[in-house]
Amino acid sequence: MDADPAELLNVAYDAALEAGRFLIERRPRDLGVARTKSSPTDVVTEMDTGAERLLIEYLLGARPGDAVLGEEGGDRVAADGGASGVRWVIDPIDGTVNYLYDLPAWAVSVAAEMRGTVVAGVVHAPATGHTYTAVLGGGAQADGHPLQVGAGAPIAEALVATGFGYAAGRRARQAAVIAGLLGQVRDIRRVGSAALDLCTVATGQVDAYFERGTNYWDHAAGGLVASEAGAVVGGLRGAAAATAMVLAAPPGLFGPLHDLLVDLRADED
Ligand code: LIP
Repeated sequence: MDADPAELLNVAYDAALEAGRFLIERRPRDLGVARTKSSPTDVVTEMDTGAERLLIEYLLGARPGDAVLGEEGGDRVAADGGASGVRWVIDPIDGTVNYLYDLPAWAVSVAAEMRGTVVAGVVHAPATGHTYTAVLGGGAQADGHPLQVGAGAPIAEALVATGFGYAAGRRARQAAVIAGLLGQVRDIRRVGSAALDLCTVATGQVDAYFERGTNYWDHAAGGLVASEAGAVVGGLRGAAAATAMVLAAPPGLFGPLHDLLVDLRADED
């Protein structure tokens, strides 16, 4: 029998908060870069790997038959190969550079997939004390309060969140897209965490978010929060949200921003 998404949410919530306590209480004052990944600026700290280990131990301790996909390579297929049909998709620190610089915009992101579909998600921001949750078909909440996006601002009045890749060449291309966008919207915000960007679409603190180059674990939970709050979440030209593009906006703004991003070839390097 399939797991109850509400039960998965409870497990994800408890795991994320435990990881959050670890990341706040155990952060070394002299935190440095432990290693880099795709580029010299794509950093991993000892806390990323420590928090991922904690999350995996918690999640598989609670549900031994599940599988896990983790950003820091801590992938663990459960002892029986994930026979439960549940896979946890985790980013122990989304916004790692912000965490490294002791800036507050970072989050623990935990999503539960059931047979390939995200059915529950938690984005926990320990530095600000906010936690965003969602269950597929069950709505989205911020700190337990229901979230519902509006119709959407006119594009010329839209505050648009975005992010940039770790490769210098991609960042240069993304700057060219911003150059074409900035004069047609209210302004942009670059916070540094896709998970939090998606949650601020859900809360209405930004009008839209788009980014090329994120990983599945960056947007799996936050994308559910945004969509359960009534935002449209997808890619360009009918694609699903993916590394090529994640775009999230209320229904009235998604189309105009989508079309502008297509015109700017925002999903091309
Ligand atoms: C981050 C994303 C963010 C992006 C950053 C980085 P990480 O993920 O959440 O949207 O702009 O460049 O990729 O690497 O901190 O988990």
